[in-house]
Amino acid sequence: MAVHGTGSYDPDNIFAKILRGDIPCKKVFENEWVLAFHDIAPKAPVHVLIIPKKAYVSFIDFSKNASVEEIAGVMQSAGRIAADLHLEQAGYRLITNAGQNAGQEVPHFHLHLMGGKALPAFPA
Ligand code: IU
Repeated sequence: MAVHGTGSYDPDNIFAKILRGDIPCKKVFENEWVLAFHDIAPKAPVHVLIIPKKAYVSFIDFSKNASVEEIAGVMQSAGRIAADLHLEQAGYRLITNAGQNAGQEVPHFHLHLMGGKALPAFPA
């Protein structure tokens, strides 16, 4: 079920539990800004989720409340992860679903990094 992209942060959402180490993940990368791990239901040969270490409900929350330094840190990390996964030459997609109309399901801001094949035209 889609979630609201605004409102208060639920510290018991699944990505918060992954960040705390309460639930395991297939980790790809970690630094001071983000944790990245393989999506449990991949929609492409490479489908990695990149989540900030700090608590934001969605991009709506992140874009308003994160510092410029953190926003840069998260976005530069996303680029670094794509490069590490050898996605630069063929290209990749980086998206975020923010709130109900976009179908956001997990109420912790995340970027979907997808690649490894020619992806269908977006939006589908
Ligand atoms: P969305 O943008 O909130 O719709 O994407 C949530 C993603 O989180 C979706 O692609 C799920 O497959 C993925 N996911 C996961 O990787 N591990 C989980 O335990 C759960 C969801 I719940």
